[in-house]
Amino acid sequence: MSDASVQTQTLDYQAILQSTTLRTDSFLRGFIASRQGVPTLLKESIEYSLFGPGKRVRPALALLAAQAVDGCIEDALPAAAALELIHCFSLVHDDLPAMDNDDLRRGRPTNHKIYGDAVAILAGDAMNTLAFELLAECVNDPSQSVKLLLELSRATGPAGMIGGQILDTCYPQLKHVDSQAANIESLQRIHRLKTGALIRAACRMGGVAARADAHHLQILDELGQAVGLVFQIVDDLLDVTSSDAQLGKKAGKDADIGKLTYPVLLGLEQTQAELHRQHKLAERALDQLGPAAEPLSLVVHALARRDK
Ligand code: GRG
Repeated sequence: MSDASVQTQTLDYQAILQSTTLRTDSFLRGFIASRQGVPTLLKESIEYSLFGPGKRVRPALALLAAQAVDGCIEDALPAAAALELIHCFSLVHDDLPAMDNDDLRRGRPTNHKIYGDAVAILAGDAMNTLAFELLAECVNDPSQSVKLLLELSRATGPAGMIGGQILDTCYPQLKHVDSQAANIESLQRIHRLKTGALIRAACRMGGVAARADAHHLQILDELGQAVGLVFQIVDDLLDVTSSDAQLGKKAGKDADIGKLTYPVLLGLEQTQAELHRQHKLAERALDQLGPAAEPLSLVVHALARRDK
């Protein structure tokens, strides 16, 4: 591929993400503004994290997945907004002293550093419940609403993201470099749940919102699973190769705390090979979708090459 075509692809990817971000943020701002009776401090803390400079990857995947199966982007906006609420809740709680104890997120002090632990816990709780309120209120067809609520609650809950977080937080034998139990299966199990469940749900929920048939939903499911691992492997690689400023959070932390990651377990070369393998699986799924999947495809390829 020539340099010129790489540059065109990069520009396209950025324009697509800019557009999906604008639409999601405008929907989210309208939804939050319409909530009555929220105490000011809680609202401020929610808005601080919800409207911080995140990449808005999960909303983009949901909106573009809907488009990829010939659906309408507008129909997937509630799903996109609800996914970002859950993602922001997870980041606020993950940064707390009882979990990862981080001071920096998205290039700014973490929520609890500004508002204190109690408010940060409650802001996370509130974003979690707001996501479900949004899907119940903003999806007009009740049967569609229930389908989306099920997808999101399963992906977030004890057999999804929260389940992955407890494996990551409370089972040190699964994830410490020196542990016998540390192996690729246990690492992938944690990541399929902790990071992967929500990314998989983003692809599936886009399909559900677009009323995709079972065959297309299965393709989006396979795509979501591969993209979830691509995303995590790149995250592990960036932790080794990037600076705090580039990531907007503490770099090199995984190694500092002896955490099991793809590079630690497999070495850099094999980690790149695993990234390539998962990227190929994503490509295979994308190839089964029609030309409407081109924007989704550009974003997926850019995620595999991201540098922050
Ligand atoms: C606290 C229940 C609970 C769950 C936390 C997602 C998560 C589970 C923890 C985040 C820890 C982490 C850094 C995981 C690596 C992958 C990941 C989810 C990175 C952050 O997502 P991005 O890069 O963030 O999409 P932005 O800021 O761009 O939205």
